[in-house]
Amino acid sequence: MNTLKSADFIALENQFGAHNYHPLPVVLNKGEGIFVWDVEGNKYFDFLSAYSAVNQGHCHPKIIEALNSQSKKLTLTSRAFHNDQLGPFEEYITSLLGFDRVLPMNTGVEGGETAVKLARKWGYTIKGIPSNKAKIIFASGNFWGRTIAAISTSQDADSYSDFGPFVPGFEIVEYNNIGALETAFQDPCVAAFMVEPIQGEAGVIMPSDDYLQQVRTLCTKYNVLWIADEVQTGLGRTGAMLCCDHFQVKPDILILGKALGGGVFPVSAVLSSHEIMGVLHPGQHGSTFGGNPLACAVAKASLNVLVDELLPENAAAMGELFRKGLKEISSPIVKTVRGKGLLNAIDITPFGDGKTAYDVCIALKSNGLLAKQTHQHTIRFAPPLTINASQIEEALQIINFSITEIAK
Ligand code: IF1
Repeated sequence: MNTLKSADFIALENQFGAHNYHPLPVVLNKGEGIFVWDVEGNKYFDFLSAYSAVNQGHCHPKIIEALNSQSKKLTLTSRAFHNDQLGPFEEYITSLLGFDRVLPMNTGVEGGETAVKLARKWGYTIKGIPSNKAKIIFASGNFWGRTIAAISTSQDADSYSDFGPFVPGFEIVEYNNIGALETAFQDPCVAAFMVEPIQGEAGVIMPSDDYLQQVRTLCTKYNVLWIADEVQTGLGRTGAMLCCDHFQVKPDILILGKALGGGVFPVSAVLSSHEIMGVLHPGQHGSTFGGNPLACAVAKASLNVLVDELLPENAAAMGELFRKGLKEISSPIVKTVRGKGLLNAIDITPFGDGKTAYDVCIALKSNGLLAKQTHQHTIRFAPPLTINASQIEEALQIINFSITEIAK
């Protein structure tokens, strides 16, 4: 019987782990569906879903079954040899999402790095950009991971400070500013534009309704590849299989991660066309674990669950219900409510003696709901997409009660 308490586990992390996070003071040891439990047995609504990596709910039985079954057969071969899971997974995901080819990786940022390499190589070998002159444009407020390339495009000092020098050939254009984007595209050396359809880490920042259609039009007009980073917005999170689907647009390169692994295994993928994927030849890109049989079996089950349980559709309906309830919270500290599907956020006006969104998260935790602030004043609410209407109502009661109590 485990006798360690939350404080003991936290002390172990403080003593032996790097301090590269500041987690909420909760130690979890069980997850099931939309709920998690701490080591004292307290139950919580999970309203973070591991930053949208647990869209299918914690320990989904069909995904666990796929993990267990494959783990007893074959887990890792490297890509030096074929395996019997990769081809079927590649066929399934490309036909499901409407792309010609897929390149499997492991983490979201590896997906971003893969997309950047593809775009640069396409720029040199297809568009005819002079060697080593390719430029890739990123949107202000972007977040696509923690590698040196990813932080080279960051405007968040915590992400980039003291990690230079940075990768050249990257430029920033204001998010949701189509004029600025067209100006940047006048440079014939621009190979691609990478953008999240809705910016997650920036605080669930939504573009104008016509922004993504205009991005699509401009990228086509100027022969610039559009890379959509749907690592966080993809796979049902915003109430459609892909966030791009809301706007009836298709990127040239799509990056997926997080929930592709069903909350049980790191799986990411880059999807594109024959022409763009065709710039890569054997030996020019890869990964020890990319496309391993276990990842492919889990990813196929993860996608199946999204489709079979109509999770994008549920996210759309439950998101409407959730935002309606958030907007009914009459509190002087709730400034704005925004989101799409089950990717939502509220901005908290500083209150009391300098209390912020973090303090609201602590209050939410004490009332049985886990959420995390992004930056100082925004709380992101992102439960698993399996949540139902009565659970949404119960969560809204907790949020309303917590905000009302703490703001007194
Ligand atoms: C952390 C943030 C979220 C992402 C998008 C690529 C990646 C991410 C749109 C890279 C990853 C994670 C990283 C994690 C916390 C979380 C996060 F707060 F950092 F920014 F979700 F908003 N594109 N986001 O959101 O994927 O390599 O991590 O698999 O680093 O603290 P990854």
